[in-house]
Amino acid sequence: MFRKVLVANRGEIALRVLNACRELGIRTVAVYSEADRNSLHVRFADEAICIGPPRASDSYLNVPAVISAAEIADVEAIHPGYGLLSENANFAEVCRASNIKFIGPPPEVTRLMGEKEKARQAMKKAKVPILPGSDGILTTAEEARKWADEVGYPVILKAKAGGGGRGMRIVCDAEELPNLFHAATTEAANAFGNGELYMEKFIEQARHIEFQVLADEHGNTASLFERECSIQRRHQKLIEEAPSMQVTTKMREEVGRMLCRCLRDIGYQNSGTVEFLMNGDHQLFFIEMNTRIQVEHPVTEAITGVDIVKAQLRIAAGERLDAILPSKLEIRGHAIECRINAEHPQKFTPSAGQITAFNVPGGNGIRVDTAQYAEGVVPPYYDSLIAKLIAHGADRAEAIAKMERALSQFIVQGVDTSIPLHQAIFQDAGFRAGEFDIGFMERFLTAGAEAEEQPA
Ligand code: MV4
Repeated sequence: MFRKVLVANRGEIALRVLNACRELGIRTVAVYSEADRNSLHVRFADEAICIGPPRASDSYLNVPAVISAAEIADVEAIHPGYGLLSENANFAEVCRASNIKFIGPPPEVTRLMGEKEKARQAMKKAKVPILPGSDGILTTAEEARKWADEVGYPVILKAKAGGGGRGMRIVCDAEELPNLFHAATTEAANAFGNGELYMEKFIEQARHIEFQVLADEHGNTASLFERECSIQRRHQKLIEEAPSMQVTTKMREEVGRMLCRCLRDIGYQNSGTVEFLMNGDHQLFFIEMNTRIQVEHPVTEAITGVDIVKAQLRIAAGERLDAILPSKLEIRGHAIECRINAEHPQKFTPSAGQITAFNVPGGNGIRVDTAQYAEGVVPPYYDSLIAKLIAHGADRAEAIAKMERALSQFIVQGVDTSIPLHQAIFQDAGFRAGEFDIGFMERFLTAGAEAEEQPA
């Protein structure tokens, strides 16, 4: 096992990784920006190094600053957490060149999955179902039109360098294709420095279901089942749960087997998430693969009992999956996560500032991952996630009851949070019945706004 690891992240995930290192007897090095001097990830690490000014581009995303800190502290490995440098293949290459183990897949695999169209073709080759769409990049609107005629409207244009929803356009007929093609190209070029697009059949009323996978460095692979992530707003997930009510035992086993074979084909290593869309006929289609630890990993930890971050560290240190995982993986109960954001309750704009009161709920079946504390500060420079509240029960109804109880005991003063929004969602009959798709939040918020305008 590693002697010393640097955590190249901040907030709750930095603390999550530091905790896993501590429990494995690994010495830890935190890096921080000038805005995070008083953060818990700095306080709880064995060593901490300031790597620059508040803005992420000047600190957490500054590759030479992070690598210099790693060299000064003499670490053997870097854990990137999620976001920031976690899916940056160039960073993983610099780590390799500097003789520092990047805790994640090899840079070649990260690069492949970052090019969404290449990932799609690689999955097709590995016999993972993909949606009908273009083979390769669309060079002109005319070419897009030919594919759309073949695939059938509606179609969706997606950025090759994309992910997270930017540079995407839904196209309903041939007439609007040229304009939307150019709009998507421009948006992708501005957002990613690459305007290349590909096309897929657009799935209406889809569910977002993702599989958590692990692969060691000896060709062994495992599926840790799925998460349901359809409750999202503007491509930011709000609530995730495991298992999905829509996935049968048979499907789960089939997809798991298929993905294990696929990961070996690709040469995957470490933790990953394979994202699918489920259509109305309960068929799953690959859309993207994320090559990092995900925000929502705790729901999978709750139902499997596997510590995924420890597994990442042990895999990167060369251990074999059979030494890390139980001999038979099984699903125990149901888990739900609410992402608690510091944000304006209607406008959803970030709400930064001084926290004046903070009470974290606990008790049987409740887990809170946070780096916040009473008298902490939410800086304006980073994403608005301040805590993750995870409820684990014997079944979905018990998980919901525990979540509602815990939400009512989660006190945050000084900044606005999404706690009231979560409480409202948990009152919704459709949500409680498990009847929702990726359009749920938009309909929910529109209905809520209309009820405000016209009180009964
Ligand atoms: C889709 C889709 C429907 N059909 N692909 C959104 C983020 C990115 N990871 C993939 N996304 C989607 N891909 C096909 N072929 C629906 C989404 C999608 C979405 C699209 C438009 C507006 C809101 C959305 C919310 C979640 C997912």
